[in-house]
Amino acid sequence: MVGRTAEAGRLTDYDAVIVGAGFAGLYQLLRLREVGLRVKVIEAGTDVGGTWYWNRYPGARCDVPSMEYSYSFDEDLEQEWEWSEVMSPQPEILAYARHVAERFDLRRDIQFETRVTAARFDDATDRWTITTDRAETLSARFCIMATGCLSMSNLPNIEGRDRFAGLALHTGNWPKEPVDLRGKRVGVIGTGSSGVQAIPVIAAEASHLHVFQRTPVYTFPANNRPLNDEIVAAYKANYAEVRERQRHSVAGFSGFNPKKAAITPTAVPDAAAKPGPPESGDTPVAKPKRRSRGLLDLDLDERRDAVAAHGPAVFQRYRDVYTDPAANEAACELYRELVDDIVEDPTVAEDLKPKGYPLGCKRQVYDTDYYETFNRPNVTLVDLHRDPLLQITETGVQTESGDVDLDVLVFATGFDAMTGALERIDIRGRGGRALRDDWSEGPHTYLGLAVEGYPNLFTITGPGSPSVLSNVIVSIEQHVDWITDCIAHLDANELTTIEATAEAQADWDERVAEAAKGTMYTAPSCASWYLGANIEGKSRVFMPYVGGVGRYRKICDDVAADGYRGFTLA
Ligand code: NA7
Repeated sequence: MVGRTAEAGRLTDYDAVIVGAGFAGLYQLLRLREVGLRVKVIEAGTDVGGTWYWNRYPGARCDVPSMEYSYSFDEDLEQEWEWSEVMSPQPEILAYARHVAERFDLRRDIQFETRVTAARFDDATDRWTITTDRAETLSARFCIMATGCLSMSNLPNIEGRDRFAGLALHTGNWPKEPVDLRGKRVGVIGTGSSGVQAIPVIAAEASHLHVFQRTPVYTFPANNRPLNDEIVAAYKANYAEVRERQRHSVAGFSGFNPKKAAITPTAVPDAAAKPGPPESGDTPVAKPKRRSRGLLDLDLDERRDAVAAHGPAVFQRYRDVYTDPAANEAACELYRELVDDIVEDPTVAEDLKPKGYPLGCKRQVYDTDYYETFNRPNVTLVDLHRDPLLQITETGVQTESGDVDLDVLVFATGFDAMTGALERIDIRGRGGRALRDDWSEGPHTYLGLAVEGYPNLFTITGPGSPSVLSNVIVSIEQHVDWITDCIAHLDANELTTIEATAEAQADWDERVAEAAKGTMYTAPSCASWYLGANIEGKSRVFMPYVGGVGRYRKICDDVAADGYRGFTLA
């Protein structure tokens, strides 16, 4: 039954162990406590917050509007919490996570500064043994991975990487103490979301910044600004409806237009629609209208007018841009014109223009003054295609054209996404089989929630679920609620284990692959972390489920309503 452990009394025995105290782990702890489980959370950091604990780099902020990137489970919390900006900076999101931990008294069940190294299922006892880097072992009936999708930093194997005698930092593992970059010569390797957010802020502080760019990025203006009282009031008055819309939307966004203080009819979620990229930065004030026209239906002047009036985010309004390669290339062409409009030096502008891969292949990046930064006299762009990086030296970075001396070298080189944090743990299922082996050619899951051969193991926002393609807090809450209901169901029916069947898992794998077909995510020229393409030796498999948050929720709910179809309950 819920709350009882096989060997109650031993302090290391729990009903559930949760790995990670980010947004997923915190909410899972709260829910499992509510249904009477004895729970322990193991967290590597010294505090809660997950992504928002580790990613403290200058300029780090959410690219989803905060009024929607927040928990929905508690009405008082959402009414009382105050966000200061449309898209909040990292310290504020971390403060929110800490507030949640205090408010719901969560810390007493979290063990900090401890990393889970292994988790092994015992066929004889139907329990998990979880080992930590403090040489402790914990026993639990359920092992819940709240390890995050972007939590395993990728430090590329560049020749001489560890030789640098200055300060070397990774954006995803930034020190807690402030790093003073004033007067320093700084180099940034990488121009994804993290690099694009950090570069303008570092440039304003450093004496000189060198940006080492391998692939130019498509980035849309974030249009971030302070939140005004009317917008906040409109959201708070309509939160119940906003949250319900988010849950049944394509990407976890409500389509709420606070200026009209009503739910806009144009943004009625359409779970059947093939989604484009996650909608982000331009919300909530100007939400793209339903995509009925194609970009190719417009003549060139009309296209230019649309971009001039609304910026590049306007591409999200056209139904063909994310599905038709010709329309996509037309959009990219207009995008490159915008770079010319902002960047003064024509060579630098040319180097910054993304080419050869489609818009919508990678996760959309949102920026504040990214291109403008390259007009500063203290910023140098190093195009690694023209001037390849040879090695990192004791004093800086050596490219074909010469040495760049640096005091600080920042790796904005991303993450081993979606599977990295899970595979870092030695997870062993039935008969000692290893998850690392089972996933050697890409992850296999049922619904992104469970893995065949690994009973009572749950993966919150795991590969095969919408996770990174959505406003992730919406997806976290959905998974946590589903897992909690599932555990309560097992206990109510005096069942010990739940395990995905091999058939259900194979079908789901196929469905995940099928959903991504024909999108820019899987275009032949696309190499993204969604595909594992950023990690040397990682299998190229498109990992998240593209079918949309609303549709996915319905599938999960139907599975549960159907007696947990596709699972074996014992
Ligand atoms: P990303 O989006 O994976 O970006 C990493 C960047 O680092 C990207 O520009 C890479 O170039 C570059 N990179 C990686 N390895 C190298 C080497 N060896 N040499 C030069 N450049 C390299 O990570 P982010 O942290 O920016 O963002 C990840 C997610 O976090 C983001 O999508 C949001 O969801 C939040 P490449 O494109 O591989 O040529």
